Amino acid sequence: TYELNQKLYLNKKILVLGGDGFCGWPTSLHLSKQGYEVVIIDNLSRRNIDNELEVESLTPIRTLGERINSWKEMTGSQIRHINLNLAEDYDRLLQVINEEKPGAIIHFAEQRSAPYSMKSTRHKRYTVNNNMNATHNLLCAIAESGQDIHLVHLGTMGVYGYGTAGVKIPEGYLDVEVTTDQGERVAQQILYPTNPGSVYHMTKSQDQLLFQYYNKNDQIRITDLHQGIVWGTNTEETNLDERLINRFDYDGDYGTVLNRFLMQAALDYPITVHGTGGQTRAFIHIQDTVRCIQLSVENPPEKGERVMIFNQMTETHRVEDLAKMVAELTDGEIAYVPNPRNEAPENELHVKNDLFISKGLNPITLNRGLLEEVTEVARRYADRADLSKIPARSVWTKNQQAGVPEKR
Ligand code: USQ
Repeated sequence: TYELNQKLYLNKKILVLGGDGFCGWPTSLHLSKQGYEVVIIDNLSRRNIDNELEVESLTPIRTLGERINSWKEMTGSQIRHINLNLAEDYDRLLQVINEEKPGAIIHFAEQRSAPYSMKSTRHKRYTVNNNMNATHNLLCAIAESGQDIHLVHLGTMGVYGYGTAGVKIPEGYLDVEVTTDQGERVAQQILYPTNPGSVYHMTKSQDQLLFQYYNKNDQIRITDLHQGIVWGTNTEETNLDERLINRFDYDGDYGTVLNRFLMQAALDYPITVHGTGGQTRAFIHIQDTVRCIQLSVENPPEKGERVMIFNQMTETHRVEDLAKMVAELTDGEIAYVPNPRNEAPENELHVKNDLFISKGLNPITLNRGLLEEVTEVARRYADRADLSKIPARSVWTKNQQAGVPEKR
């Protein structure tokens, strides 16, 4: 096993599926900087969804070709790009794996917005078709290739649901005791029961079963990262040059809560708290995302070991507390808007993240400097913002209202 791990570790070629996206791009740069040979596989679906929604990243992201050329110019390292639709082009995917022979594959290539997944029946079906087929095709291709490839998947904290009844959410597996027919008490570990809050989160819950099955049947080494809400925009590598800048989503579908609040405050737009803001969620800074991915790649599970699950988050916060903190920092104004989502108005959340800490993660937590950095980025590109795109208009059920502040 030691030899196999060494072999995986020595094979420094990595395929980054979804490497043009918000987490994928900074991860690709970070791994390239660490000496990995990175091949991005991406069909540019995220850019096409921007076209569909008629909105753009607040930051002026460059074309993928320009990004890659700039990285080469800045560092001398070559990242390659293969344009391929994982959900639809299985034969080409298998061919790429057979030709490239990567040591690891990082799978970010799923539609990741909960509001987008709830916009209409078409969006629900697209999210399920895209995400489920991408993951399943990938597992089939790894199995068919016969190669010992470590699959690292970006999952979500949202698979657990958020009402944890005082239980500290474990890393993937729950200890249970069941009573046998003979009346004996037997201890077991099961996948933590899922309780997704959107069609998007449901696809990530389904992914877990696909992983469990292919891990058992084909002994694929798999690490599933249950990530919280990412905040921040740039990392050490994307900061090297403006042409490497990362995405900044602020719109009602793709913008995530803390970055939205910081951007809203920077533009003198009311901070849109959904409902009472009693929702508690898990958070992680984008710089820690890329570090966690590297740690996962460098700590593969043993061959035959069950799926390794990490909670990729560093802290939890209530939405209203974040709004108040941002309002204070920026002199901003809070607007309590109708919650367009079907979610518990209040919940507690306690999460274990011991695994990453044990692998050496030194967590970045909310601090004034980093919050101000996001606000500065938002101010710098304020003239690119379309304020009409800020409210969350995708509603979970027909009885709900869009999250539009009064007088807007
Ligand atoms: N919220 C507001 N105001 C806003 C936007 C959001 O109050 O303007 C609230 C939402 O109602 C929700 C919470 O903030 O209660 C989080 O919303 P979000 O859009 O920041 O996060 P979510 O939809 O859960 O999805 C994001 C990513 C997804 C990832 C997930 C991690 O888009 O890809 O899987 O965070 S987690 O939330 O831990 O499941």
